[in-house]
Amino acid sequence: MKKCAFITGITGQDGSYLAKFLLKKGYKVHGLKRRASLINTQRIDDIYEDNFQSRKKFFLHHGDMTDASSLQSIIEKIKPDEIYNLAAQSHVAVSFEQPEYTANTTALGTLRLLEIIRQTNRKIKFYQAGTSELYGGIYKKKQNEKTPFHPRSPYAIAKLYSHWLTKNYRDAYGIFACNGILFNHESPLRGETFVTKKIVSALVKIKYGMQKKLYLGNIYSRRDWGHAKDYVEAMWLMMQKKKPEDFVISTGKQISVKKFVNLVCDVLKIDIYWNEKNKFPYATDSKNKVIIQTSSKYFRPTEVNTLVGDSKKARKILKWKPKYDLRKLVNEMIDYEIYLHKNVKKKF
Ligand code: NAP
Ligand code: F7E
Repeated sequence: MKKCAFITGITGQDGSYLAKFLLKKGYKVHGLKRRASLINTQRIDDIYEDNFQSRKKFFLHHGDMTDASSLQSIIEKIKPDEIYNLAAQSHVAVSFEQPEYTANTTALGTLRLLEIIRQTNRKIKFYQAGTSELYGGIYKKKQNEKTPFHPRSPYAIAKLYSHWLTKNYRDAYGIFACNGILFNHESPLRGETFVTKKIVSALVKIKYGMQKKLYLGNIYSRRDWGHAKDYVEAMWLMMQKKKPEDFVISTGKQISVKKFVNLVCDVLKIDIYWNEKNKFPYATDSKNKVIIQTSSKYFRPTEVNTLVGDSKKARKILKWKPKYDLRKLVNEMIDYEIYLHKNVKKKF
């Protein structure tokens, strides 16, 4: 019989990649969608458009992570074999502005799902979208499953609650519940206010005269950036193991935001010159025009300066490894941005 999966956060970056991945594996896929005043299904609309068949295998349900009754009625109705909990207020900077909402969605939302599993059917497998932000202020060279946590934002603290809750429901009730501790992963479908998408989108527009300047925050923070497509495969692999465990998923390489900008400029053939003597560094183009300006607006009250993951355990036990390197990811993100602005495409 076909397996049935329920994905919360299906309208987000990872949810859309995971939905496509599971449909290809023959799953029936159900997703949670919250009501919005504008359409919020752009990332998954192609599932309907491309594949008539998927209409019988792909279903969306209105609900919200802050509303236990909606979650309960969906789960009771669809009877999933696997739940992937990807829904969250996932923006670190926003979590400082909306700490209570972040806790309600990102922490208590997990509790609501696990309680429904505990009370209705303990055989449902559960995946929790954990994060490298849990490590926060830890400056160990590379972070793995044994590295202690030191969260530095309301977002990371909400995710810490979910991480430990997932472990607790596994130990206390024998539920197949696992945490993926995923380092940053990006794609053409990344949300527009995350730094990689913001940089790629702005620099493509700057190159073709559609935007004048890109404003950034801390250009010295370093991240371990992979591709979302590789990372959703790891989620599924964790759920296919005999016993539930937690895994770090990462590329093992890091670069700074500044170097990421340089890489995008290199691919787009934009010459930039950094001036870092000011309190707020900036960069000019070959005509001495300021095209990148750092601003206090994008600094966080507490920053996570460096993250880089050690994913040896996943590579050994799940036989997982990333297929994308950073340049391939950047190329794909740039191509997509150019495709979005068709007039620009002609100029390439
Ligand atoms: P994303 O693009 O921001 O997607 C978040 C999803 O959660 C969206 O579908 C959003 O719906 C939904 N959502 C938010 N609040 C909700 C609520 N109250 N009720 C129902 N749905 C709600 O995030 P992502 O990058 O795909 O990440 C997926 C998960 O992995 C998140 O939990 C994130 O925290 C975690 N994570 C991400 C990364 C990364 O680098 N991408 C790394 C580690 C962990 P709308 O579309 O309506 O906004
Ligand atoms: O920031 C710096 C910023 O917002 C990366 C989420 O998916 O990954 C993501 O969280 C770095 C930070 O991602 C800007 O200060 C500079 O140091 O793209 P980001 P994030 O905070 O690492 C983790 C693993 C998650 O779990 C989260 O859900 O870039 N930065 N200038 C900037 N960041 C943003 N957003 N905007 C700027 O202008």
